[in-house]
Amino acid sequence: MEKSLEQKLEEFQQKIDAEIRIEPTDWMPDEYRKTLIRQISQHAHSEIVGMLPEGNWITRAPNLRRKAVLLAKVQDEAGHGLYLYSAAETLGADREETIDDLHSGKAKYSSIFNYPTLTWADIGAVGWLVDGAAIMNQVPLCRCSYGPYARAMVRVCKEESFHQRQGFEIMMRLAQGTPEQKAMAQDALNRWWWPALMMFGPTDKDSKHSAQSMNWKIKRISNDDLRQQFVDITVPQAEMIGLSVPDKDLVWNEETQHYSYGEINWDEFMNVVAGNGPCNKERVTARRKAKEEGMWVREAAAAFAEKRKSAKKAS
Ligand code: FAQ
Repeated sequence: MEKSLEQKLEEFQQKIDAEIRIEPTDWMPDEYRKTLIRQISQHAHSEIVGMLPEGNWITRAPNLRRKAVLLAKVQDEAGHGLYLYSAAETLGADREETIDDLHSGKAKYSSIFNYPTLTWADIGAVGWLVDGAAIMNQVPLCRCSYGPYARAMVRVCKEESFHQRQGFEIMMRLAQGTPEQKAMAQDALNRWWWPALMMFGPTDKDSKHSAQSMNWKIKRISNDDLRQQFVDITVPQAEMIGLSVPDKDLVWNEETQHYSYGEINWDEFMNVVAGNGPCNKERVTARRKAKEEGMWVREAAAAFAEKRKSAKKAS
């Protein structure tokens, strides 16, 4: 006898509660599928758009070693994007449509990539703070209830951890360098600190998807708790290299054993997410242009595949 929807929903939640992974061919509620497609595709777009601010410095890296490392890092981000588009496909998402949504400005990607990388120190700050925040958010996703996403996150986190270290090392070297180099590092920290805190999303009170996503064990730790963990880990790192976090309200709280930090400018966050940040238009235009300019490769590959298929049929 066909199970009722209520029965299916109950069994699904029991699996989740028992920490049994959901796989692509398993039954799942439509909303669970939709939530995952939304989060995974936004995540994929973030990895791909995230290549742009860093790619901007590949030709200007200060030496060959820095250039090779940055090149490898940017290629890793492309790999992460491709894993994630594949993970979204296992849920029935159409890759071309997903990418078209990015190019039309319909799809979201992380707010952080709408800020410009003005100096070499920004590459250090992006690695240290942006990859640092990304790891903080993605390590719990390795325990996400959806199998393909959780497994993709394991490798992604290993690579992000190398990225974070290379960023911190750039900042450390600059902070130990000439007064001008140290000032450049401080300026990058000043500009990237608050946008990095925004990466974790709205406060728990304002996060519309959190309660359901936590219940389905897609998200394991709330936006505010992850943000707090990030502050607690990163502030001592800044102190260690002699840089100061640009927050006059930042103070260690003995009672909670956490740092208390100042108010985030949520108007700025909403404005950037709405498409009006400093680089939103530039980012989407660059991705669109990449697709248009690479179209001949796709067309040639498709024509070649077609030709081989006909040749095989004929033989
Ligand atoms: N930017 O209800 P919530 C990286 C949206 S990867 C833009 O809290 P949720 C690697 C959110 O989508 C960085 N939009 O949503 C790298 C939702 O909008 P919707 C990306 C944001 O999903 C490093 C609405 O606000 N990481 O950095 C942002 O439960 C260096 C309400 O928010 C991931 O994507 C934001 N910051 O929690 C690459 C990780 N925050 O869809 C290159 C996976 C929120 O209703 C270089 N994603 N929104 O229209 C997640 O963990 C979650 O999706 C959150 C948001 C935590 C981002």
